[in-house]
Amino acid sequence: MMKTLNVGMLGTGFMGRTHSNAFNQVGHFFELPYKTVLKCCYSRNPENAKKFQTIWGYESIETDWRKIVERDDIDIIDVVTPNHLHKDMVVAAAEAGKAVICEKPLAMNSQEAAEMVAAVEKAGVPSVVSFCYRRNPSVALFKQLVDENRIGRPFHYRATYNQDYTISEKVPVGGASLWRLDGKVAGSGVTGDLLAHSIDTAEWLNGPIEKVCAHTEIFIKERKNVETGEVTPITIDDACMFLAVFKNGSIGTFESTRYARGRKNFNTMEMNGSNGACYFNLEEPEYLQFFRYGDPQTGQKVEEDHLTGWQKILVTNKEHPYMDHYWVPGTVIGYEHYFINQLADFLIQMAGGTPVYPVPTIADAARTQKVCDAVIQSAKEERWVKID
Ligand code: SOE
Repeated sequence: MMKTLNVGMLGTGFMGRTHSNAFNQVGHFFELPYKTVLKCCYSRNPENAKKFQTIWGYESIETDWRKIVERDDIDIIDVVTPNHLHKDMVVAAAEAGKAVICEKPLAMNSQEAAEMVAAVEKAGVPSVVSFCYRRNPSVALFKQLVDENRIGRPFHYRATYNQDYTISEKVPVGGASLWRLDGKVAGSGVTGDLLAHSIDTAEWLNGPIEKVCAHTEIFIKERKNVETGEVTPITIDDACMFLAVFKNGSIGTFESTRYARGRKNFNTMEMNGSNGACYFNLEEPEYLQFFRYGDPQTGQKVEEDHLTGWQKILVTNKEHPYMDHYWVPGTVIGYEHYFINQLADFLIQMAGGTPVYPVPTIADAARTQKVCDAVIQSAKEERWVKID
């Protein structure tokens, strides 16, 4: 009989919804080594917890997260709370021997991340940090093309992650979703919230970043706090741009802001190399753009001059990563499926099977955290910062 894994969900916000949906859906699309059961959800507010329980089908609720972690009938702890709670929750979960899922950014800073890595490694428990965009089929195809040497020697990497929801001075700080603007809760601004995604994907596609040189900006210096009603200073970075040098010799630019009028979730990445180039834009998630130039084996030019041009690949064929689990060619999947794909890979990996791509562990995310910390330090000290 298939083993059952009981899930304790710590948090009931946006990410609580994406993760709960993934648990409910994953068994419908993937053949899995485990059956997962939504056993218990936590919110410090009992009304929230009850509402969440009813919507997503949890068996029970808790208003003290430590009680879930201590329960013998829980196998996986899924941490989807604001960032300042991640460290204590992950460390406690690992010490209790639970498998751990944690939302990004892993921690408030690298010191916390190191404690989390130590706890998970000491306990020997499996872990995954939710860098969900790796599980978008077009991004996974991007990775496949890099691995097939279709980009060749990389020269340039270019990433943007732009949104526009904090332009108004009237947007407050704090509360269920705007805790992202509160330095004490979020740790950093767009660097941890958005660029952590871009850095994770960049290092996955193009290898380690060696050094960074950054500039950050706070456009609106104070905002009203939703919970206290007080006008409070804003300490997180509203916008951040940085230059990067990769270990493989290529160079990169990264830009992120919540003030790019018109941009909602403009997470893009482009790589230009000797054999070709690849471009992805999350606002058109079912497409990958590819410019084919050199043969992956010989580097010789493959197309006649009058035929060269960008291909816009509709990534819905069953030969494309993850797509054989869904519908028929031409029918697209959405944001929620990245979380389903990620969970499938995690469960398969936990059972010793072969995932489509291995998941980023807490140790991998601690590395991303180091790059984020280096970016913030570089902006503060106005200089290049090397990453170990
Ligand atoms: C912020 O608006 C946010 O929800 C991030 O926290 C997520 O990580 C990002 O993927 C979408 O935008």
